[in-house]
Amino acid sequence: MERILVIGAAGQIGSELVLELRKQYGNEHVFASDIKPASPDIMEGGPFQVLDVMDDKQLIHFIIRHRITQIYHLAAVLSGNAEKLPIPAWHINMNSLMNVLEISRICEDVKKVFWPSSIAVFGPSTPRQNTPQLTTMEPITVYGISKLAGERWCDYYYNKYGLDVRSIRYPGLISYKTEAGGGTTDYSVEIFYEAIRKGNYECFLSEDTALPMLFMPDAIRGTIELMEADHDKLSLHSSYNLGGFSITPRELSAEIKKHIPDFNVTYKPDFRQAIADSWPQSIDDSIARRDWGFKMKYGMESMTKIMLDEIRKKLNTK
Ligand code: VAH
Repeated sequence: MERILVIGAAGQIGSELVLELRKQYGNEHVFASDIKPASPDIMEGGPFQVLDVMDDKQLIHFIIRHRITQIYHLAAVLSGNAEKLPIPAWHINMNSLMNVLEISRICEDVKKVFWPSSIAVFGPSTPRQNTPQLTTMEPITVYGISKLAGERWCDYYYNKYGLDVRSIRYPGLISYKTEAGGGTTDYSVEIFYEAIRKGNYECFLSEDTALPMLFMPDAIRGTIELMEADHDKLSLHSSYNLGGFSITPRELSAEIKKHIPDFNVTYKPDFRQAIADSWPQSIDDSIARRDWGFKMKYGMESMTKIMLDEIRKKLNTK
């Protein structure tokens, strides 16, 4: 019987992953946690616990008491916010991971750990088109440095202690359940809310900034598929490239305009432009497809239609 702990259940990934895991494993077997309350459907749909992943004593007590068998550690400070508070962001991103890895090593019931990396581990010296799984990695952001260091620690705990850690280098994730949270790819979420709320959007990246993106349903399905994959088929315990589709703000706004003809976008690049310019424009995820059969189902067109429909429902607008 699996007993799964999701740390960061109020975040962009966690708020959707908890619901999908509960569908598959049963509400009572998926413990949602965060440092603040999560959405009502998560709080009311199964066990929720306010937990500070930086407090290792509180964390190990919870994991032992509930005999947790899998941990998804999703809590992190994203790229944009991390640049505003570099040292606190480094401490949160790294110490939280070290707490989870060390506790998982000690607690024998914990069989698997998932931790999200990011395409932010790549930097300006990395080939930007179809970025390979193994290549030059010189990230220039606190977030990217913490994710690269985290990948190395995951691989260390696998090789030294046999801890079954699994990880994905997510591209930008597009979702409607939660609004943007301090990332560089967040324009791809904000633009939908603003198109519906105001009919116009000021984009903080330039119009031709190509970035790899993935619709959240594909990311959630791929994550669970990785955690359920046959261990012997996995060649990596650092982190898997995952690509999705590569789009620019210009292309995304043109797609939205097909549904909202009067929608208007202006471009006013801010500090996040330099972050985006250091990241890949497209990703080679052939190893993920080979090792655990990842298959993307949603492209820009189908994602756009669903995003607009769901956000209109959420905001009760036409
Ligand atoms: C960010 N959404 O923008 C995250 C992501 C690839 C970017 O890791 O910081």
